[in-house]
Amino acid sequence: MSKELNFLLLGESGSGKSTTINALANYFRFGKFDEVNETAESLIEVIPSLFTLPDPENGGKELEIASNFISSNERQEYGRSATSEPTGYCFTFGYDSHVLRIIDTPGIGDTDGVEADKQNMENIFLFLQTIELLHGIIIIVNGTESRHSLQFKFCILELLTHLHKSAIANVVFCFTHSQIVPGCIGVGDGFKTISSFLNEEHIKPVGIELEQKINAFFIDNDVYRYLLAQKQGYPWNQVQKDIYRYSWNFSVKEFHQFFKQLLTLPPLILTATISLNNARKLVVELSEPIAQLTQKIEKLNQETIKIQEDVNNAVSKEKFLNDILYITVDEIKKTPVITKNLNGCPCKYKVF
Ligand SMILES: Nc1nc2c(ncn2[C@@H]2O[C@H](COP(=O)(O)OP(=O)(O)OP(=O)(O)O)[C@@H](O)[C@H]2O)c(=O)[nH]1
Ligand SMILES: [Mg+2]
Repeated sequence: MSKELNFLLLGESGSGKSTTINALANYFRFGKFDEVNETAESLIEVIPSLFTLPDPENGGKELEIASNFISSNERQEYGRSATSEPTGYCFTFGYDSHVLRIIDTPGIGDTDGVEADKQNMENIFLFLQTIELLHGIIIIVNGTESRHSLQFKFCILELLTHLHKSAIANVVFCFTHSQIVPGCIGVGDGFKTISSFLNEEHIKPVGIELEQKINAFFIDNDVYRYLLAQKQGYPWNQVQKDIYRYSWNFSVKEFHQFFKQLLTLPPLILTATISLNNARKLVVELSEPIAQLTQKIEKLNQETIKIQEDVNNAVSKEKFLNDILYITVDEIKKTPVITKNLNGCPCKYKVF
């Protein structure tokens, strides 16, 4: 029975996520390098590319290689992040025609700044809400990278700490640019950079150890660039062709190994992970109004204390006023006196 398998690509801007999807599309479609190399027109281009090569026929001047189609989701500008929204690309493979959906995402460390990073992470989680099962999270790293941005560390840490512990097994690191020396693909500085990051005090408890062929794989998308340039008539020589044949064979084997590895694991049930993330997001979003509310309550408390003091003052003032305004009035003495009026009748009282 055919299955739907979902894989999420994450990584720093420019690490090679979109190019990896282009390369994969061709690894699935063509059995052998020579098959696609001989008929370069049939090369599959899923996401538009743009890069520069030296032109050997023009004194090594720059020659721009660009796809002849555009996508509103891809910015084709040098020096700027390319992919803007998470997008799923589907391929069928195997006798049962399984559907493999690879989700390309905007890069961490977006050239538009930290706010763009936050928005991108939010969009990625929103996209994941449309998916039930996730079979693997593939973190794409430039294999020659000897440092990583703080944003990268922060985003990966966010992701890893929100995943259920059992989901860590579904995380693999895929190192691009891994043709470290011509004709040799494998471990480069990027591997050490990620290993030391995973060993940092705050991330070590997550429990990921980088291990080749288990959760660390090496590919070289340069072969896709070679084929695209070939399609546009770039004059490669035999030595270069042999190097890229090796690169194709190595990368195909490596992908085969890592899909095999990931498919032996139970997939992540996203509803649980996402609801956890939503709950956390809610807490973060509520923290500001809660802080404001606490401040208001504190202010009200202060005001109540002040009013209480005023009331107490008023009571003691009243007592004080009562005390000073109290006048003792002597009892009025009423003494009966007998007077006589003119006509001689006695009058009863005289008041003093
Ligand atoms: N030599 C070499 N170049 C690569 C490799 N992978 C990608 N590139 C080049 O690196 C540049 C960036 O690649 P993209 O695939 O656009 O990177 P991205 O991770 O999708 O970037 P954003 O969309 O900005 O996040 C392009 O010029 C690619 O041609 C690789 O394995 N080797
Ligand atoms: Mg991209």
